[in-house]
Amino acid sequence: MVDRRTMLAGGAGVAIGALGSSPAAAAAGGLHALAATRGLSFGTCLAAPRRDNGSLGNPRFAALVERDCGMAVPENAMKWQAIRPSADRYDFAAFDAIVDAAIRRGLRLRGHTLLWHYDRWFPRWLVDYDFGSQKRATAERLLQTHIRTVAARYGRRIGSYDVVNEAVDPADGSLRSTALSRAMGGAEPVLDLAFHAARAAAPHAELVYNDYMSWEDGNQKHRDGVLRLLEGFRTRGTPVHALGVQSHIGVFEPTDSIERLVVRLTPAWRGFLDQVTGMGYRLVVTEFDVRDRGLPADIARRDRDVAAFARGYLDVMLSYPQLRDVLAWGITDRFSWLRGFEPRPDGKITRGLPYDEEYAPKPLYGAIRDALAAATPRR
Ligand code: 9MR
Repeated sequence: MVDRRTMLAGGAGVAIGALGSSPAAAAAGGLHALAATRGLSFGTCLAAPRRDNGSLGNPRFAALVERDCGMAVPENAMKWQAIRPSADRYDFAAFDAIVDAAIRRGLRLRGHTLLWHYDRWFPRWLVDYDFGSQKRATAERLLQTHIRTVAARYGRRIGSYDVVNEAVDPADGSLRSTALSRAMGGAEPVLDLAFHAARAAAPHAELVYNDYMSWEDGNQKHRDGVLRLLEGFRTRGTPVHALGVQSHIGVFEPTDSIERLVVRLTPAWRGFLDQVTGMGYRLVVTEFDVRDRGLPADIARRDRDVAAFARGYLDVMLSYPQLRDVLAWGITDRFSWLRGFEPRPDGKITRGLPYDEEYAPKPLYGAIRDALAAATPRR
């Protein structure tokens, strides 16, 4: 294992280099610096600053962000649940702290998310809200005010927003019904309004529809639903610039060859991305990590497979010139959401991020680095 002081002193370049084929790239200063030479950007999500979490308040975590990231996005602090404790109150303290710390370090910021269109993740007060007799007008005002208030507060400091998150039901590709869509007579008016409000309030910003339709088997209906939604946006003139491809990819079943799995999954996934980009959308990888519950407990084997799977995936994504920004959903396994949300059946810690629990780089780091290095430079 690499000891912490060696890593922080920049010695990690040596350790990381040993994991892959191009030590020179790592020595040159981390993933973002390498990405930048290709016109790309690399980043991570962040928690609100504290010494003991995945945030810039934690010196060990901050050192990794400093080395590898040019961008950041709040993992939770910009969600309605965090900044909108009630209909008439906002609480920006946690998100302000992230924004200030990120800007001080010269990181570009994405905003996540102006509307997570899913009752499950609405604050309770919104699910139970009494919209009164003028339901539609009340719901419109509530949503519009929210978006204006957030966008006005952060102005040009946030250059890209996940305006709408996860509006499509993966079970059948339909749009989810929520408290807002029931009040407004359908989901489409809600989503359209969110994007129009975002454009009016943040005309400088990239406006993204973000979802987790993925390349694994079982995602066909979800992908089709997202395509229908994106087509609808174009038909109705809704201002949406990019599809956020969350990229929580994963190996869920035992497999004897990751390479064969990648080859099998690629054509349908390319078909999907071709249609998305064919409609004129850009792409953003917004929440990359690798779920590993189908892989063996053995760490060397698991890390190798995770890296190979990620490399195959990132190569496909990076072959699209419409993609410039790649953000991982964290940097170290120590603070990954997967630990709580998707524990492995064997109880071992998931190993889906570039650094392990002890902040040491893994083969996945090398895979990301090599995929970035192999990308055609963007103009
Ligand atoms: O990682 C996030 C976790 O800490 C939160 O508890 C959860 C609910 O707010 O959201 C997780 O992040 C999700 C993101 O906001 C949207 N895409 C899926 C992410 C992982 O669940």
